[in-house]
Amino acid sequence: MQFPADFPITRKWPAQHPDRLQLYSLPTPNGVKVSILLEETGLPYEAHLVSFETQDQTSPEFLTLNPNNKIPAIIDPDGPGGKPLGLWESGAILIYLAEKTGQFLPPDAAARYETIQWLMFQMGGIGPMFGQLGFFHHFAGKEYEDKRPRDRYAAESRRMLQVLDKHLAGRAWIMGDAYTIADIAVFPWVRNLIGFYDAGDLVGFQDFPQVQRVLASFVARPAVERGLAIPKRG
Ligand SMILES: N[C@@H](CCC(=O)N[C@@H](CS)C(=O)NCC(=O)O)C(=O)O
Repeated sequence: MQFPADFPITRKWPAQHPDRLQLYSLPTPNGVKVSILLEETGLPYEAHLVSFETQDQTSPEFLTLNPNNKIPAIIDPDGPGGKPLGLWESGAILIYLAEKTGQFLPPDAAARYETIQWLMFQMGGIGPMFGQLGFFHHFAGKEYEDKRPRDRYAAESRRMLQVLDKHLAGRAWIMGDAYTIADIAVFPWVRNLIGFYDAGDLVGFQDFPQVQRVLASFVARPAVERGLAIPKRG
């Protein structure tokens, strides 16, 4: 495989800097995980906006990179063995970039697996549950008369916040002193839950002082502030 010749997505989103890592995204909670990590690592990259308003994620060009029609996705022209690598699913991208740069994933084997455990807690739990709560509380589902689906996802979101709050007691970050890809995965979703989704009261966010403290530390990081706005919306 050669970049960009063998990647049809570049016909819709041409690479101005084909030597740099290419990011195809939108600043949503899943999208910003990758832009924040890229900003934290200092790796040179080029960001392309995938607009949902024009359904870019279902365009034939986008589907050649991610058949699952979701952001984020990347192409690293300098992937393993010096060959280009296309990748989607934010958790996989975070692990890949952390390993590539040797940052934000502890080298010690046990700590590495524990970081991945919390990353999977976000991927399989926090993301899907907060996302469903967003649908039933903020998006079209809020018009539904039957509030049982909303309440189910609110209860599950609250339960996961309790797990996180208990774990964070006495720790600066999810992995203690080390800021890792687990934080980069979890906290954009917490921020979104109480910000954009406005579900703070519904989940009783005031009951989670540790989560509040770490969220404040997270959003205060300059790389996080930058990453939250990348790619710039059109
Ligand atoms: N598990 C995926 C989820 C990605 C995802 O749900 N992306 C949303 C934005 S946050 C998306 O692209 N939605 C567009 C669509 O479903 O058409 C990941 O973590 O990368």
